[in-house]
Amino acid sequence: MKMSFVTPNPDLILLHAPAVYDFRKHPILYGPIADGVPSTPIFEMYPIGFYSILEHLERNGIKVRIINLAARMLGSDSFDAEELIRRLKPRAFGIDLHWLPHAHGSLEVAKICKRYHPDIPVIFGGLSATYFHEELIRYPWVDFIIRGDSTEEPLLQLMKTITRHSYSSLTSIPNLVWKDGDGDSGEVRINPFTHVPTELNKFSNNYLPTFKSCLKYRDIKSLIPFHGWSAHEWLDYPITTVITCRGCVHNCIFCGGSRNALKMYCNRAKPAFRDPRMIAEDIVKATRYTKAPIFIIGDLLQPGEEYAYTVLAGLKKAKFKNHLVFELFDTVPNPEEYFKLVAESVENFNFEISPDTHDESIRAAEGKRYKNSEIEENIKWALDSGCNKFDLFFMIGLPFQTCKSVMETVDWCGHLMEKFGKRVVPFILPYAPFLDPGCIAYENPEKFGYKILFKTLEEYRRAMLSPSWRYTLNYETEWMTRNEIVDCSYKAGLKLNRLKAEYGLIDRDSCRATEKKIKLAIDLMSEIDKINEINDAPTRDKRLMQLKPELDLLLNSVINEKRYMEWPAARRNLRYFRLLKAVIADHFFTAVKQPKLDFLFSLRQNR
Ligand code: B12
Repeated sequence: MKMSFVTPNPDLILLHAPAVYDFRKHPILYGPIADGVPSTPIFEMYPIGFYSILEHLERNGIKVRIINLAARMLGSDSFDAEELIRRLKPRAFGIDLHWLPHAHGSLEVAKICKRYHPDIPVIFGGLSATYFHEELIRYPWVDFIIRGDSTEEPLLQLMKTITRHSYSSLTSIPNLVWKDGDGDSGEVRINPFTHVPTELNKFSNNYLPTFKSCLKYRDIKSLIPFHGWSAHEWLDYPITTVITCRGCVHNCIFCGGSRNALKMYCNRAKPAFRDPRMIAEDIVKATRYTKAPIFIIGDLLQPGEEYAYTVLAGLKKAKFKNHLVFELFDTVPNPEEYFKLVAESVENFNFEISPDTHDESIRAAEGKRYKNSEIEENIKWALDSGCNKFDLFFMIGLPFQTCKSVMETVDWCGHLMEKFGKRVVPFILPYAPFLDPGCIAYENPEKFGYKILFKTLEEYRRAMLSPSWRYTLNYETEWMTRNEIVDCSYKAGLKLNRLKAEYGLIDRDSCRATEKKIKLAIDLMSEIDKINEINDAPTRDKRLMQLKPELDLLLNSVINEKRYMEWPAARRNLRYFRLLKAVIADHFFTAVKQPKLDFLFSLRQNR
């Protein structure tokens, strides 16, 4: 027997918008801007921080629901985001403007929230919202912004203020940006930026509260973090992340999350690390609920060898088969010892590093000082120790980098594949669509040979609607124009694709399919350029719209098929029973009513 129950009204609904709203209607060639991440160029992945926000607020009595509008829109042409928003009745909406490519989508979603619910506050947060807070708060559909890379506590305070209608306390909420007075005419108030936690032990890597929330609102589809095409696809490969830190010790000039960048616009004087013993516990806990790979975000060696060794010692005690993915931000000083220790501590492991270029002087100019010989040494020791897959990421759009240099980088990728075999997987991608605001090169463009083409949030919002990524790119360098960056990306993609087939990393069919896609992208690009010259707007729009079906063929990837980014794992990875058991146990602790259990089991049967 199934009992019906009313879905509770959450206090806060966190909405993740697609990069462009509504991408299903706009004819845009996004290009390979998302070829290096699991999501599409709609950037349907919501910030991982949604999980810690949810956990912290729920723990303190504020009910939170996450709705990934972007993934839902990707999943179904008939999904009506506007209608869903119209039906929602939270105390507040939270929208992330974390990644700048969401400049268009997040503001459109805010506008829709206000259209149907003029009295429900709209709260923004995320790195881009922080960087552009002064401009963002002036949009009529934005009521609040919480600045910073750690907003859990100020957001809790704001939600308490909203639920209690005690608006006089707004002035005391740290990091808050708000409007004092009615609507758009209110005076902008910027509270001191004082909440920057220096330790992360309070914020766990615990996904149970989020699962609990999705069961409570009977909505697993809205929680899908990426891949979006169908809920089932993600449930088969529910890769989990474990975050080790906020901030970074390194200073790569192009990174908006670097030490100097976060110091400048997030007031973070130094990175905060989670206790290494807790990291090991977080990982072991995750292995109870999923057999999928676990991606450890942040190089364990960042705070020093002792930190890394403590995590590994903690992992060694537990036995699990999940693949762990370790990042390297630098080459390892004692590779033999480190990789051996990793191998002794976990059964299945993978590594990834971003050397960006084969040219050591370019690498040094962007802030990375390690040598090619050291990279090769690291690869050798990792593979000798049993590493399953070693990914290397290379980038186009660096200081001093010409297209000739990019093609030499591709040659070096060939050399690595030839020398080390199929377990070494190189990727080459343009730095796109935007050089991160706040990064060293963005703030000092002349010094590093960059020219920044857009500066205001409004310019970025519009840039996202450009018909092709050639016009969306926000920079060019002294060594490559936007056109050259675009053309070189396709050229490098074609060459690396062939080399991967030659060395047996991909089969001939995949190679042909990718080559076809790249060539289609090149053709569409030049067609768009011609159409763009038409002065009559309606004719131009009509011609672009005719290309939409072909443009959509390139939405999933262009120069690099996503499945080659996946880490080895068996399908059907979620340990449903254990997950449900844990959620149920948790429910009993928090006095939950019986009908929910029916729903939990019906969810399992529906699989
Ligand atoms: C891990 C990581 C990823 C992972 C996971 C992303 C994820 N789902 O969060 C992967 C590899 C998938 C990724 C992808 C991308 N990333 Co990334 N990523 C990072 C990295 C290294 C760490 C992020 C992290 O650990 N966060 C910690 C968690 C706990 O916090 P959080 O998610 O930021 O959320 C907190 C706050 O931001 C804020 N917040 C966020 N949203 C909201 C919403 C509201 C309402 C409120 C109040 C607060 C709030 O509160 C949260 C809790 O405190 C940062 C660099 C850095 N040092 O920060 C880059 C970084 C964030 N990424 C960046 C970029 C550009 C991207 C991509 C666009 C790259 C690309 N072209 O493919 C994609 C976007 C993918 C998508 N959305 O689909 C830039 C962002 C620059 C910018 N201003 O746009 C950064 C800064 C640096 C970089 N270049 O990599 N990324």
